[in-house]
Amino acid sequence: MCPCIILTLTLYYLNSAGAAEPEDQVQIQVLFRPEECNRKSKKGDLINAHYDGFLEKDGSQFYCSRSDKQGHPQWFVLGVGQVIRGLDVGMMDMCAGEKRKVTVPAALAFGQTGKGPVPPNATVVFEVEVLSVSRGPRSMEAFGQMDLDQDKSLTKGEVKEYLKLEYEKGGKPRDEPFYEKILADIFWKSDKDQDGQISAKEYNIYERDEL
Ligand SMILES: [Ca+2]
Ligand SMILES: [Ca+2]
Repeated sequence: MCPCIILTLTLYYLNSAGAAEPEDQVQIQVLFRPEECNRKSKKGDLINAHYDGFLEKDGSQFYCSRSDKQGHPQWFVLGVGQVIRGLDVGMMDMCAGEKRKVTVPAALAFGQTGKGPVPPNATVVFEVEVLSVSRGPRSMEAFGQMDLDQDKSLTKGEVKEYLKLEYEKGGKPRDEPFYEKILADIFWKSDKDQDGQISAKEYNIYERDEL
């Protein structure tokens, strides 16, 4: 057994033996919560948010989503590793309009090496503001809508119909080559056994138990 496997097993053992999970070390302070809340964020949801990052030790700012990337709020899918683990954890159950301060230990942020302006082993603080919470691209709700013949499997035709409707709803109908390109991409990524269909199992990459 190579040393890295032993290390992994040891860490796993320590965790399962009741050592504090790093996830428990994410501190959440709610700064503002709107009275009306139709949907609380959950794993797999598509989130639109601003988040500004600060170093805990001196309060210096290392990231500002309001000025980076032309100040557009960021889109990401929650709970699947598109943002640092600490934000995946700390941004659960948020309403649109809610603001939080989320303090994240290094292990769930930029780790022992740090990144860019974030030094090694740094605890970081994010001020987050969620602008919208919506059904993610991989929700089982969407799967059900796409699966026109309800056989728990998606053909290219079914996915294409859905994409067309979505783009038309958004007021941006696209041409055929556009859809062909997206479809090729989706099937290349999702159709693991290459049988030309995306099964519920292949689709449900976030392993949510809604089926
Ligand atoms: Ca089908
Ligand atoms: Ca397949």
